[in-house]
Amino acid sequence: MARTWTSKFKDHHVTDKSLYLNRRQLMAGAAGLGLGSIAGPAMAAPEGLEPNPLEDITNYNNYYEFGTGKTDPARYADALTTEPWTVKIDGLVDNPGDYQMEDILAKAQIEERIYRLRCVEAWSMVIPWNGFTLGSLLERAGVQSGAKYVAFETATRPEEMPGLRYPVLDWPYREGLRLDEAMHPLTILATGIYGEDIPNQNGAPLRLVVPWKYGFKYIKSIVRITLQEEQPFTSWNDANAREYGFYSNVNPTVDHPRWSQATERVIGSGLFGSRRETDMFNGYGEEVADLYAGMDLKANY
Ligand SMILES: Nc1nc2c(c(=O)[nH]1)N[C@H]1C(S)=C(S)[C@@H](COP(=O)(O)O)O[C@H]1N2
Ligand SMILES: [Mo]
Repeated sequence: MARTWTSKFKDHHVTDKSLYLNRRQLMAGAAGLGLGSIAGPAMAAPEGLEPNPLEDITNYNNYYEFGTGKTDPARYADALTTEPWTVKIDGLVDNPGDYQMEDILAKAQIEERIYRLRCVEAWSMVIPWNGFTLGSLLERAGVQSGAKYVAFETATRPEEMPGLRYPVLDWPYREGLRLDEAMHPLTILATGIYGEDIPNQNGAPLRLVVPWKYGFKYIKSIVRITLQEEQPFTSWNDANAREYGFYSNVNPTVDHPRWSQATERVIGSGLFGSRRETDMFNGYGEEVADLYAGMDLKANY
């Protein structure tokens, strides 16, 4: 089965380690539908993206609920209980309620998306995600006409998350998108990496991926999604509004107050790393620039 899927999409930058979906992803995403219903991977990804090894992706993380060090999540996130998992969808939706993770997966069309992740700290890596469009879940929930934004919340489990003891951020970690950003086909909820269940340090069992925005928008281990009329509270904007805006679109021409955003350190490229020039909208401008037509991107950072 896996081979059928692989050969079918051979031309779409599918890498060796992602030749198959693991059992849970497969049962959940493809059971009863046939593998042909798994949509094509790497949609709209810039050509030639070479994914980082799983080792980089799972040992250099930001997940402050487990500590602020880059290796803290790998060390401590195993303690997070991800089964069972419930996502509350509420606010301006026709079908509010507690959505069970198995049910979300059972109805999801799992795809592979190989995207570059650009952190606001000026480093990047390339990650082969498995996931489904956020838009498809929001359609299930039935977005009402008054909704203009989507708010997200991470789990808060003091007994499992040692980092919650420190008031680095106003927990729970919260993020948000404009509704059109949320419905954009590049925006996904990731449930896997390299065809396996997403590791806890990367935001199991469900985390947001918005490839044209800085990594802090990619909220992990989501327990609540709220459709609302007002722009949502977002944790990093609350912690330091001058440094972290609501939009957070990757933009090499708008520097962080404390460092340049013109270039980025490529993770995993040797002891001292190599740098690359940062692309406007992280390379996804062709797909997303029109979302911001006429907007001052320096004022709306
Ligand atoms: N809940 C939560 N989500 C989070 C963070 C966090 O600290 N807590 N860090 C963000 C930041 S700053 C980045 S760069 C990405 C990193 O994702 P990765 O560890 O999977 O590479 O996750 C984002 N999502
Ligand atoms: Mo980040």
